[in-house]
Amino acid sequence: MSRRALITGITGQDGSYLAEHLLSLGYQVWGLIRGQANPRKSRISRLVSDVSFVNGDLLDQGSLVAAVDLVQPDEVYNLAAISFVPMSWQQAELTTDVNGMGVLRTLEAIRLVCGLDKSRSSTGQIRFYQASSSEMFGKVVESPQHEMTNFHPRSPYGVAKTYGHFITRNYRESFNMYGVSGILFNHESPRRGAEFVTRKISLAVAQIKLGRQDKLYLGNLDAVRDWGFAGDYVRAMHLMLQQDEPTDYVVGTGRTHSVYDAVRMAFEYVGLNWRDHVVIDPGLVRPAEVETLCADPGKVRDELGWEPTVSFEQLIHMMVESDLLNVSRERELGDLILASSW
Ligand code: NDP
Ligand code: GDR
Repeated sequence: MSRRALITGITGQDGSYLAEHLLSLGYQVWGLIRGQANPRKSRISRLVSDVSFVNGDLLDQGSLVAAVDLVQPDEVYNLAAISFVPMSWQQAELTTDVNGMGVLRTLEAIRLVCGLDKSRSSTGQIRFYQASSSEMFGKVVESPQHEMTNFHPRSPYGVAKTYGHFITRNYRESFNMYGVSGILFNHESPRRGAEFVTRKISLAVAQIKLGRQDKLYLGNLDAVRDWGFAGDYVRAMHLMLQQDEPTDYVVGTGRTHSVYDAVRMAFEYVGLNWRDHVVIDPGLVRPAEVETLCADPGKVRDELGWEPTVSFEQLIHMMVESDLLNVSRERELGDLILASSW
């Protein structure tokens, strides 16, 4: 019998890569989707014949219980979230509800379904992955950051993710649940939402190169991140649920670049000078910035054998290439340009 996985957030960047990865491993994949006309189903259009869908929302406990009961998964990957950090200041309560309480509701759904099903001897039989974030480190006290580094989140997003992280650990300790958190550093791809800085840059560079736009407005160019390729990071998520003992892992490359580096590489790739096009907009600087993040991926490398396969430069080039194609074919552009005005 093939294993069954339920993915929340399947319409997102990571959800689509994870679904493809699990399908390639022979899993039966189910995706939780919300709403009746999901605008982002296009991202997973290539998967619709292979993935089953179930309706549900992280804000609705009953829908999560029903989804877990219907799917009877071996593994649940909770990727659903309001994931754009600036949005979390504008909609702090909603972000807290989805990204914090939503984790609790998903854990409760697993606990309830396991409790109801007498054939399951313990809650440990449904394995749970929580999408924790390097944003929990926030204002960092040590660098690089590892599994024992203290958290100091700097946004409502980071605070809510920190709750999700600790409640997952608490359910592991309280109910003997197999629940783990992957503390993932920034990971990008051609499927990245257009609000996020790498995609905002790759899309603008493509637009500028093809004569559809002239300026790119950005905030803090000095921000430093540990950026990797999303396709690599979903492999780590799956590996974390295959271990004998549940434990949390930091996932990143251990290498850092600034937003400025990303800008320079992207413009150089198409033979343009970024200085002719980039404008600093103070309105895009965050109320409390996370200046620099860098992962110590020692544990995930040593225990899971995980390594990133795509360098930062390859990642930026891959994204620019993809957006050159998108722009030249005018694919998805309405939504993307709207999102990239953030
Ligand atoms: P995306 O923003 O691309 O995807 C978010 C997903 O969450 C979408 O499928 C969205 O569905 C879904 N969602 C939002 N609100 C709800 C809700 N109330 N109920 C059910 N589903 C909902 O995020 P990524 O794929 O980039 O990230 C995946 C997860 O990993 C997120 O939790 C993010 O916070 C976390 N993370 C991401 C990192 C990164 O660098 N990408 C790094 C560290 C953590 P819909 O299409 O309906 O809007
Ligand atoms: P981040 O990603 O907030 O780290 O969260 P984002 O790409 O939005 O920002 C990275 C850094 O770039 C700076 N920046 C800008 N960012 C955006 N979006 N737009 C701009 O114009 C701009 N100019 C400069 C930001 O200030 C920031 O320092 C991502 C998300 O995927 C989260 O869900 C995830 O948890 C973390 O990564 C790890």
